[in-house]
Amino acid sequence: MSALFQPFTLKSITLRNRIAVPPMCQYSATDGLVGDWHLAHYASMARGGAGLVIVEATAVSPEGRITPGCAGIWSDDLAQAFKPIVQSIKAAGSVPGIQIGHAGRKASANRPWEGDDHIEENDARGWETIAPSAIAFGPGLKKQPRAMTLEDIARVRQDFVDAAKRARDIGFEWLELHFAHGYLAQSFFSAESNRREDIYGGSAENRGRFLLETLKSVREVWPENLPLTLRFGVLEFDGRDEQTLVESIELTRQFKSAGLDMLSVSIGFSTPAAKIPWGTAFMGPIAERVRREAGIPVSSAWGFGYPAVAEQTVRDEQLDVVMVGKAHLANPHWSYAAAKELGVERASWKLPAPYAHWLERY
Ligand code: FNR
Ligand code: 531
Repeated sequence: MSALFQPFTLKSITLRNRIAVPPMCQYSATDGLVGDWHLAHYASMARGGAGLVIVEATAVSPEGRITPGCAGIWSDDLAQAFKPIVQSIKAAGSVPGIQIGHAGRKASANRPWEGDDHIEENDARGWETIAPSAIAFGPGLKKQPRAMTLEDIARVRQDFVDAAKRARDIGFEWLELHFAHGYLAQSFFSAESNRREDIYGGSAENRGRFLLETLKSVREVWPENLPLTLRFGVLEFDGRDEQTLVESIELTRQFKSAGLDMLSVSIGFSTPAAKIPWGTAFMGPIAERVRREAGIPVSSAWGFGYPAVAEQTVRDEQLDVVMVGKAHLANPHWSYAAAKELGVERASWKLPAPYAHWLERY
């Protein structure tokens, strides 16, 4: 029996298999508004058989976007635009998730294929960026952010809560807070980017405060029976990984006590000096350690997009859910193809009838 094609139940939600499409920015929204591109994009991967489809990083405020093309959910109108996407994912038998976030000092940037760097200061498309401290990321993202006041911190936390309520009200069944990849929340936790001298800076507990407070506030409005998850950079590959992992696992235990249902184990991307050991499934052992030491279900990504690798990763109980990103851009039906490759003939799902009728016969 395939481990990858076993269902997975978290709270009242059951995924038909262990395959998730992780959030992947499409940079195709206008003033935060998603449209036809997003509908076709997400529906295709849900039809392809993924158990969970998580909609890309969606900004909790206009200045929380990474680029002008990023999706937003800072208003009811923007939220309504996701409804067809939610419906199409559900109609295909997959579970609709959404990631909400704030880009912090990495905001106000060009789309990757338009430079991937900060928008020039005199360019009207850009905007002021905010962060725990007035420290720029570095090469490629040199714009210096404004250090956040306590009022800014309270406002952004409320923006996360309001975004979670909108996501709930339009039918998303899985919420992931974006606390990774050098964006605002991650930048509070990293001592590289957070030099504050108030209760939000200094000790690991203080640097984790914004993340824990935001999680607790979102937990109060996100339905108890629906998975509340977050993506977190548990290490930086900056030469101090053991220290960072110990702090990250401790914070993850506190997340769990605060009601977190699952952790998506990722990378901090807080410093341009990181030496990422790119390769197949390289995050597997790190995710397994977090799963074991924090006692929480985990997913992870980064090079798992090969059926045999994904199968082994779940069989070895390194991950509960495997995130397959770029491979889904290459083939939205990746899950169906994986079932075929793994010989999972009696998969607990089929492609929708208009496809399956012919594919299963001829
Ligand atoms: C990403 N990634 C990403 N991660 C995240 O947490 N939120 C996001 O919105 C995005 N956006 C995004 C866009 C694009 C085009 C890519 C390629 C990646 C990271 C992604 O979710 C995943 O972690 C990585 O792609 C690694 O997984 P794969 O691609 O090796 O399976
Ligand atoms: C990080 C990434 C780095 C290297 C290869 C693939 C992905 N992602 C982070 C994304 C934006 C695009 C780059 C987000 O978390 C929004």
